[in-house]
Amino acid sequence: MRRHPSLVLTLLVSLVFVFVHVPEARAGGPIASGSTVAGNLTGPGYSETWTFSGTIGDHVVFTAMTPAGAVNTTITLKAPGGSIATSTSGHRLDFQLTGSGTWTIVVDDLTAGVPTSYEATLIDLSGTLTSGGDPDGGPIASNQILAGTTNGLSDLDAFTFTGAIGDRVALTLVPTSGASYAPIIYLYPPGGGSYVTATSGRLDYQLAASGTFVAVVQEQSLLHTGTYSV
Ligand SMILES: [Ca+2]
Repeated sequence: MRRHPSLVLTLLVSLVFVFVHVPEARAGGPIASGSTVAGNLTGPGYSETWTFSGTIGDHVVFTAMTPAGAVNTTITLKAPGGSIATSTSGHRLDFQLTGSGTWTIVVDDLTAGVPTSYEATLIDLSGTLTSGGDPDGGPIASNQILAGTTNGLSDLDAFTFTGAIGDRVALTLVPTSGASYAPIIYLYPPGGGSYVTATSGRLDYQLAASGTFVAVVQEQSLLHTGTYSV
């Protein structure tokens, strides 16, 4: 029996769909906003470099996590031209860009000697918030309930809404599956200043500005995966 051409096409589409859901393994290189990459720290340098194009004033969040948090990493952000803008020995870097051009992120093994894989996610809060590998995020309307997934180590999902100064918003975040899974919201104002957050699963906040707000959902430790409603 001959296969129907549309069945073949469906199978091909399914294969592509499955493929893009695996974080792309690369030894550094470009990282797109809204996407997660899989990296490897190996000798002799135990260091990988990622690049992205950013505009002055953009607020970026970058996370990197090794399996089970076995190895402590440092994350260093370099401005176009190469000067160090900020760095952290934690797993989450949060920065408002001070220039336009190609920015560089270096992920290092702090102990410089333990080979490890890791996953890393970049979000430019005024840029692309989702990717083919992780469609969670985008606009959320008042009173709307959306389901999302913390797909892997380091995952960041960003939801946007427009508000006016003085509006009172309540954002709730409920884990719906996942062992030891504890999601948290970081709410960023228009223009990307300092965030507000709540660990209780409910963020009650009176808007101090008008415009587009971005609510970033992540797992508190970046170690656990699960599903949530927001
Ligand atoms: Ca996700």
